[in-house]
Amino acid sequence: MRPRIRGGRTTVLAALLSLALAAPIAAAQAQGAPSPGSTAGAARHAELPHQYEVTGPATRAERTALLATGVSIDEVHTRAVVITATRAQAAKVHELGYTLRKLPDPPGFATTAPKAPHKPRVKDFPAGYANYHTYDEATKEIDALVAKYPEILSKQVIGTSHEGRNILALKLSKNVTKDEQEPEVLFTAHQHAREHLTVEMSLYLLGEFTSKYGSDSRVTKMLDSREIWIIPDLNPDGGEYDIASGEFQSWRKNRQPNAGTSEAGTDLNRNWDFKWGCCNGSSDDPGDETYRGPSAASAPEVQAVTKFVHSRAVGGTQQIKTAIDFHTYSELVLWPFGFTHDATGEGMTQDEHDVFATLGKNMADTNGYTPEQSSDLYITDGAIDDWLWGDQKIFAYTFEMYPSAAGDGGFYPRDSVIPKETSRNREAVLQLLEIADCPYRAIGKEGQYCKGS
Ligand code: 0X9
Ligand code: CA
Ligand code: ZN
Repeated sequence: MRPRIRGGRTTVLAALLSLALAAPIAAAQAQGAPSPGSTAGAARHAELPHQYEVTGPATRAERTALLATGVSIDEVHTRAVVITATRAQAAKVHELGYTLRKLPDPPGFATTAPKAPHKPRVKDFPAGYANYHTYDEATKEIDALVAKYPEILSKQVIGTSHEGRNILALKLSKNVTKDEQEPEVLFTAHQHAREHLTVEMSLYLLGEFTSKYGSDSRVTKMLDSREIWIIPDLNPDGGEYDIASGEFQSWRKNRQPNAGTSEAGTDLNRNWDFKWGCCNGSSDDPGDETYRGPSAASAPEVQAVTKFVHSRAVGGTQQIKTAIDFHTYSELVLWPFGFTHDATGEGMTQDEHDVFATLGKNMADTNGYTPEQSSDLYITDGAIDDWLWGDQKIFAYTFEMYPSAAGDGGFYPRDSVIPKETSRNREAVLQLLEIADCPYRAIGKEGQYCKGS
């Protein structure tokens, strides 16, 4: 299934673009942009990536092949995609025979990379984004909640980012200080720096589960019978870097340096230790948006969460049963595997696939997102949901939140959408919590798979 495609719009665009839009890319190069493959350090380093609509790619194979230019794919349409690319990467995409149109930058978007990245700077969101939480603001809000609700909310530091920021895991449950025999559910967010709305999603869940405990019967029942883990910010360094100049940088990766190059960062969602780098679903070039890192789980942020998830296996049984990793954008509910187009096969039985698809569609019915296997978009290897399922047998989803398209703000929607677009996932989250004791109930096979539960 394709995400709701505005076929008409794409078709009209295709016609317009082929007439008018091949030129700007060539012109940009003539004006001194690095040529494809050039690593002319300073120029490329100082350059920020931008979004482009690319007309032409129409199959998942064409989209996966497009990723070899080093770009990220941010939206998928019937015969077009939206990418984030440097000018050099855009030129490579153009060389593949596709037509590009540069999209307008969001209001708070920077025109150049920060000149002195280590100087103290604004460290806050631009105007129109003030209700987004910086790392410090989120930490303060979390600490205040822990102080107010010590019976049901606890905080632990599960590791530190490359730059030394704490990676937090919040536990929500009745008798929160005890490790009870209860199904556990994991919510993670903000692997990708520019996807700030996902931190707000975590904060929304923390606020909702604490403030509604004892008054909302479904929330109360879930805290009484589950252990809910929220890792609100997997990539604090990248998130802070993205906003530190007071203007958005369109940054995706973490901020770990890479040997032998000035290009920083690993794409955390290509760094997980399951089929890492297996299948052309990530890049080995540190300058690329989807750089997978030098080895599996090389990023300290991925190591912290890996260790934490492993620690939830008690007596050899993983306690975490279901999970959602929040991203933006495109309004999708995605399930594994991403490394292969096969729906079933090694590591995925028909029943397991049916659970994923049924639950995924049920959740998508509640929030209006489009449900599909993640590889229907393009191949990804080393993504967290593949690892959570492939390595830990956790029914793990990726949600791509609001908006559905770049025109509604892309990675940078205004803060006025936060309440609506976070609460939009309340019902899906509750459903995933409620079924965590036996996900196979979704396909009517509770008796077969969950005896004694
Ligand atoms: O490419 C990604 O990591 C995700 N898209 S994003 O725009 N947030 O970067 C999609 C991942 C899809 N693949 C899996 N979930 N495995
Ligand atoms: Ca408990
Ligand atoms: Zn993402």
